[in-house]
This record gives sequence, C-alpha cells and structure tokens, in this order.
Amino acid sequence: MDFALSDEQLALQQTARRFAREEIAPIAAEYDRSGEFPREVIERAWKLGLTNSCIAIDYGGVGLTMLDSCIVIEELAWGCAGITTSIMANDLGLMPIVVGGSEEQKREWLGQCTDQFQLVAFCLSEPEAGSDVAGLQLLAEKDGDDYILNGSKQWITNGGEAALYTVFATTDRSSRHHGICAFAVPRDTPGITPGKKEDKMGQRASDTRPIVFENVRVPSSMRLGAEGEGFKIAMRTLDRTRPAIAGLATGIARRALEESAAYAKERKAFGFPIAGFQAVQFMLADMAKDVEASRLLTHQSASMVDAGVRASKQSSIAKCFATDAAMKATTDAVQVFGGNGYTKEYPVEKLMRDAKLMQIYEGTNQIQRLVIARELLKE
Ligand code: COS
Repeated sequence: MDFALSDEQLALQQTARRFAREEIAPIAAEYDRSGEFPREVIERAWKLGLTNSCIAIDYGGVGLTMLDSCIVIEELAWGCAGITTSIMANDLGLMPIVVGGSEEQKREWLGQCTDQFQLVAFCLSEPEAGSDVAGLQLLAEKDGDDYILNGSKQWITNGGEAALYTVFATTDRSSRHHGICAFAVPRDTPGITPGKKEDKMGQRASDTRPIVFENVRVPSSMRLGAEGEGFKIAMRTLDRTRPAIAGLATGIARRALEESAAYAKERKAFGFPIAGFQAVQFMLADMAKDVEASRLLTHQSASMVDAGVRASKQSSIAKCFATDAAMKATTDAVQVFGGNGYTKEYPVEKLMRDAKLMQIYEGTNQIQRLVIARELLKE
C-alpha cells in the first residue's frame, strides 16, 4: 500500500489547485449570489484538461484514472462546490456511455466532448422516482426501429446547459428494473424542453432543472447496451462516480478547516485568539481527522474502480462518510466564526449550504447506507 502521490499526480494536483485559487475561488461568491451559470470558467477548465476525466486517451481524452480525477475534484471543490458539481456532472453524464456504449457510440459521443467544449447531463431522477430507480416512469415505446420517449425528469444537473443527455426510460413500467433502457440523446432532438432552473439553497452556480420529453423519437442506434440493461448501467455508473462525490465533499471540508483555523488564530475573545481555547481546538481537530479519513476513503474507492473491481460498498461508504463529514465540518466552521459565520461577508455559510446537497444527490445518504448494508450482508 502506497499512500504517496506520483510526480504526475502531484503536478496535476498543483494545476487544479492553482485553477481553483485563481479562477474559481475569486468568483464563487458572485455566482452563488446571482445563480448564473459560469460557462466560461468551465470551458477554461476543459481547455486545461480538468474536465471529462473519464474519457480514455483512445477517444481523445486526457486519460485520467478515477484516483487522478478525485485528486482534481477535491482541489476544484475547495474553490466552489457548485462550479465543481457542474464539471463533475459531465463525467456522470458520460459514464453510461463509457460503461454501456458500443465502440462506435463511444467514438461518436465521447469524441464529441473532446473535439469541442460541450456539457452533458445524466437524466435519471424523476418527480416521483428519485431513490427508487426501478420505479421510473419515463416511457420508451417501440415504434419500428425507433423509441418514442414520453415523460419527465427532475433535478437534472446541467439540464439547461448540456448538448447531450444520457436518459433512462422504461419500455414497460410494470417490469421495474428489467424494463429500463439507457439512451444517448442530443439536446436538440425535437420534443425535449428543459424546465425552469431551480432556485436552490446551495451550489447555486450549478444548473439544476426538470426536463420534459414529449414524443421524442430516438433511433435504437442511440440505445446504450441491450434492451433492459439500463438499470445496471445506471448502478455501475453510480459505483464509479460516487468516489468523486466523496472527493468533492473532502474539498469542501478542507476549505472549512482552513478557513476556521485561519480565523481562530486572528479572532480574539477574553483577550486571547480563540485558537487557544480547547472548545475551538476540538472542533478543528475533528475537522482535520474527518478530512483525512474522507480523503483516504475517496482514494481507496477510486483505486478499486481503477482496478476494475466492483466498488459498490466502498463507493457508498466513501460518499456517505465524506458528505456527512463535510456537513459536520461546515456546520462547525460556522460555529467557530460565531455571528460572523452566519453572514455572507465570510465564506463559511456558503460552505454549509453547499455541503447539504452532498448528502442528497447521487443517492441520499440513506440510500448509501442501504447499499452498504445489502452488500455486507451478502458477504
Ligand atoms: N452493479 C451491477 N448490478 C447491480 C448493482 C450494481 N452496483 N446494483 C444492483 N444491481 C443489479 C442487482 O444485482 C439486480 O440484478 P438481477 O436482476 O440480475 O438480480 C438488479 O440490479 C436490481 O437490483 P436491486 O434489486 O438491488 O434494485 P432495487 O430496486 O432494490 O434498487 C437501489 C437498488 C435502491 C440501490 C437503487 O435504486 C439506487 O441506487 N437508488 C439511488 C439512485 C440514485 O443514486 N439517484 C441519484 C441520481 S444521480 S443525482
């Protein structure tokens, strides 16, 4: 077991760290306030090779491993979780193609994202089916060699900005997971209408919205994998992307720790810097141990994905632990800052709002615990 990063990984980390400090952090509060989409920043990250890390060199990608990707994501999330979620959502949207696409589909759809800057969205959740993927209702009716899609999706990250969607639909609502198919669908296909952007509590720079599909004709050449294979493609996708969510949460928690430690050394109470009081020191110590543990779990689950081992349990452990830890670290950061922490003049209230979403998306932490329990009881 080697915990040291390679020289290449250290260089990659430095590039991402510099980008987060110079290009993301200075604009994070402004995009959080306005809720605008920071497209130009994401495009600059794309030019630097910090996005679409799941695309292999064979398809024009930078060829990062999942571990490399998690190192990058932690750094970017230190700058802004909302912007990093928009970047991460591209890998989530592309992963069903990596996992279930044919060689020809990979060349076409992955190649498109390396030839030009474009965003992708993963369309799985629905108004009535978030945790229960097998209960999704978007219908894919066969019509000759095509499918006609009807229904709607909800909480779609990059929904209004993406040029390409990976969409999960059912050919038979009564057959639960056996009926689900995955498709790659260009945004400009007639019948697709993105809805109103959600006015979110946190991660406000990311674009989240519903999408309506009305008689959307999709040729079967756009189906990923076999008919009925969509559910497993979705699960295998989430096994591979949850380590990056853990990395994102680690970045948020690390920022909370750094801001809190710096503030505690400056802020005085009873005539002394508050960093001298054990009540504050214990909060900082808890943050530090949670950051380290989150990073280790992130790197462990990412390494399993890279080794081609099924990582369901470890990915869920990493996602669940790191996102709960980020919630606690950011709540404690607000506590360290006291009244100042509750105002928008200081960065920690944003960290706390941003962290909350981490316990909900890519599977609530209740679902993560369910996956962990099921996997360990199988063993
Ligand atoms: N990899 C491969 N196959 C998997 C798998 C995985 N990680 N997880 C489950 N499967 C397979 C099972 O082996 C089973 O296969 P068979 O039909 O061959 O027996 C099939 O898929 C159905 O699995 P299961 O019975 O466990 O499905 P459930 O309906 O009980 O649902 C949960 C499982 C709850 C785990 C799933 O719906 C889920 O992950 N929900 C959360 C979704 C989510 O994260 N949403 C956020 C969207 S992105 S913002």
